[in-house]
Amino acid sequence: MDIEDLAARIEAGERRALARAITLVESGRADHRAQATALLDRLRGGGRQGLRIGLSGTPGVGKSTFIEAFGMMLTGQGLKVAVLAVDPSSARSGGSILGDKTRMERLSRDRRAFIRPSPAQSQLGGVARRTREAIGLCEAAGFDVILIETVGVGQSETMVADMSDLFLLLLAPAGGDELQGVKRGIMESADIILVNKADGELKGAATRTCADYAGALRLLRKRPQDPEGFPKALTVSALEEAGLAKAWEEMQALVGWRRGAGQFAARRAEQARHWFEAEVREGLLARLRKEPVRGAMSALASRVEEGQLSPARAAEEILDTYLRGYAGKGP
Ligand SMILES: Nc1nc2c(ncn2[C@@H]2O[C@H](COP(=O)(O)OP(=O)(O)O)[C@@H](O)[C@H]2O)c(=O)[nH]1
Ligand SMILES: [Mg+2]
Repeated sequence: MDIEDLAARIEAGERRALARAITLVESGRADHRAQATALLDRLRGGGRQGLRIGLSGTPGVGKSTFIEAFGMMLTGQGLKVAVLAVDPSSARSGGSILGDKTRMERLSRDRRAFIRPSPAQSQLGGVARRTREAIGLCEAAGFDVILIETVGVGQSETMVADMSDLFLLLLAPAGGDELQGVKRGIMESADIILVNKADGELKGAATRTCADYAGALRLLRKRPQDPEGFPKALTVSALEEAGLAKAWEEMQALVGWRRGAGQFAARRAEQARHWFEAEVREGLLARLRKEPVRGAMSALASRVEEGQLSPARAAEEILDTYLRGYAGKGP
């Protein structure tokens, strides 16, 4: 594969080249990984930056409908919009939320849009890297807004929040006064809560739910990355395309403030550091699972079982032998 040619075509905004590059970063093959790394290195210097918007919400809340309507609004303003999906459950269902492309029919045909469904991958670590790298590729291809969609399953929300500039939580109108069991951690990482389906007979319930969440948000600890009034809750109707312009206005206001206050760059820097450390941990674990460490560990484990060696001493032996220089006691 000609990495230079692929890079040039990505920078020219060719969607097929972008799709091909994402396939490359998704691959588990060692030679593909090497090529992906070379490609990402080559594209790093480009300096193009998009706005990364994470979007989470349980199935049925209206994410796909929202992305279609919101995405069409943005492309209508001349912006290029990429949609990436993170769905840890897709490994089980054997593939992608590509089915959702039917709900994003107009957007998927829009020349200014690029939609990439979730790959079938089981490990969250793998999904995290793939998604981060795909974001980088979309930015290199000149996309202005990158929407990263996830279902509210397990750690995936936190993961997406940790790679977004803005994190949106989409909720449905609640029946009574219960706050739909939203995990506290997710509430705390939300920048804007959107109560969807504020239309027809659900409108009143949506308004009440929105007020409940606005109240709950006010009770959270103030964050340095927020100006007065944020995080906030708004109502929208993805179906009727109502409230979307207002929501976009609020997002831009928040991002503008964060840029001015240095919080935007600080957040990205902190995320980069976080992902670096995560990669080191993942890399170490991967090495422990591979030969020769794996065999050495299993041999030592037998001696530990037989009581010939203490667990701590055996661990030290592995670390000293295989991580010499890093453990601080190498030759
Ligand atoms: N009334 C109403 N229904 C909506 C709205 N947005 C989505 N829906 C409906 O909710 C269902 C789930 O929507 P979908 O976008 O697939 O949700 P997702 O699973 O979060 O992607 C569909 O039947 C949509 O038509 C909305 O704003 N108002
Ligand atoms: Mg969907």
